[in-house]
Amino acid sequence: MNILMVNPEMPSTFWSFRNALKFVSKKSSEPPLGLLTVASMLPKHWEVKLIDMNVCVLKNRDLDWADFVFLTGMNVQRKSFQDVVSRCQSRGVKIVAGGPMVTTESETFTGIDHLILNEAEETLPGFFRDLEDGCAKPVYASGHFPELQKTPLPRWDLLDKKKYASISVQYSRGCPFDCEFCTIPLLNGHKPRTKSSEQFISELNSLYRIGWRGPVFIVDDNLIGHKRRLKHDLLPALIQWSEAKKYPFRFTAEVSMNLADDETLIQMLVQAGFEHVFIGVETPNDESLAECGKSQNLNRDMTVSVRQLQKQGLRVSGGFIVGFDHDPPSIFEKQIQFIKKSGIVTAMVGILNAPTGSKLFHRMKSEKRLLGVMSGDNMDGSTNFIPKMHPTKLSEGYKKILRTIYSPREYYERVKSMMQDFHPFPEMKPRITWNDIGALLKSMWILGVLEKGKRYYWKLFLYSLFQCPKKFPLAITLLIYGFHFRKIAESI
Ligand code: B12
Ligand code: SF4
Repeated sequence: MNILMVNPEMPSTFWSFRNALKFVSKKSSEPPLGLLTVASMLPKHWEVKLIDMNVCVLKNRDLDWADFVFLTGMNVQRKSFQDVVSRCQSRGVKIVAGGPMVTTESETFTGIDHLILNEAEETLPGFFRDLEDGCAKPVYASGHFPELQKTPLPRWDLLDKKKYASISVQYSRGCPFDCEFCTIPLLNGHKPRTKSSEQFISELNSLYRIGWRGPVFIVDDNLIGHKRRLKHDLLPALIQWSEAKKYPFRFTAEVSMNLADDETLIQMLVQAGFEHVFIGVETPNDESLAECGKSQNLNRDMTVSVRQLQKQGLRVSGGFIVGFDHDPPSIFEKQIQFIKKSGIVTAMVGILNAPTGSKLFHRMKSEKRLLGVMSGDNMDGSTNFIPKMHPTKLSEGYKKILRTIYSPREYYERVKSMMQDFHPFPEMKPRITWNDIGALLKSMWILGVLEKGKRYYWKLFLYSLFQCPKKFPLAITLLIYGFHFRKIAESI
């Protein structure tokens, strides 16, 4: 069998980092870990090729080579996903599709030969059995969440790793919280399932062996979902590994705000090589937090929590949402002030949407406010339900937040304030590559000469170079991200 694994194209959004990737001569921020994992589950004698449409073109000759196209996707990739389906159909190539979009919206995908829903560890073996017996069914689904010990090592050999800015790995799936707008409880369950520390370290070793150095994104829904196992099993092993290897990887992970309450855990993460966390902050408005069930963010001064994390060595990026039923008209100004005060540089602000299958989706349906499926691009200013606030007010307020927080002055002030707060772990020396030097030169030309806001570029450039030289590479990285965010904000 010839199997072509295809990851559809992502549109240019805040998350794509497309305008920033050019500076470091990379094509995409992360590889499609789901497909690489599924590739390892295929019979060993099958031929496998990967086309990630974010780094290369899908040619008709690739489709003609394939007996099956294995297609993945999240909702933000919908358009490209559907284009691939049409191309396969017109060339008579059979499609096997899986991943979060088809799992949550399976009824809407007609004409696909085989839908392998949920986690492939659970559903793919049944498909292989039936395929061999000549009776493969159109849909394979399961309500059971498999243990991650079953998950094989991803097929890194299929990747052209030079094209990616970061590599993804996974330690756990599932999250103990239950936010109303989130589909993770549905997709991966409430009980976090983890790999063993040996299994996870052997994945890191495999990455180390293929020569990867630098950023590694641990894509868990919530890395601290199973705190006890993290503290007593994974982190002691990871600290040892990182120390022995002299910190080859700089880890990023998604965590919940309650990390700020556990100083030991923060210190262990930093010692293990974590330098960046993404947190769903969502909103400074308590009524809206209560509305969406974000209990871990309630009853605390979140600006203090964020600053504590940054002081101890974890730089914080945050997700923010407007459009909750309880949002007052002042929410836009409140969000702007909160983002400023917290010192969160990378603030991803979106309008609330109801992903298919989430609790919010069902509530909106029962309240007859649902308009359709969400676009998946949380920066396009759209929503898939009728908000309580007047839609024009919501959309104007949203744009005002983006225009303000990514204006050169506000952005550079936030970077400076974060640089003052942030105390990176001294053992983690910045690794400077030729790509970084290239990025520095490009930034001096593009941001320091061609673009608007050059005054703030040079102010921060000189400030970080002379006041905190160890953080100079970080300052340049954030300046480049700022350029990307501004371009996206301007396009909305
Ligand atoms: C890493 C990640 C990203 C990365 C993407 C990197 C990449 N190139 O893939 C980044 C940070 C860019 C990202 C962004 C977004 N993401 Co995201 N992301 C994730 C995350 C945390 C991990 C994905 C992953 O690698 N998982 C590990 C692998 C092993 O699991 P997997 O991909 O699910 O694959 C398994 C199965 O699904 C299945 N499978 C997958 N593909 C296939 C294909 C075949 C043929 C088969 C048989 C099986 C199969 O088998 C695998 C093994 O079990 C998931 C949450 C999650 N836990 O999955 C959200 C998730 C995929 N993201 C989601 C969303 C909504 C987004 C955003 C739209 C968020 C936003 N609102 O802005 C943005 C959009 C990006 C953009 N450009 O605009 C949703 C998708 C919802 C949906 N129904 O499609 C998820 C599920 C999170 C959630 N809250 O629900 N994301
Ligand atoms: S904490 Fe994050 S992953 Fe967990 S349910 Fe809430 S939004 Fe989803």
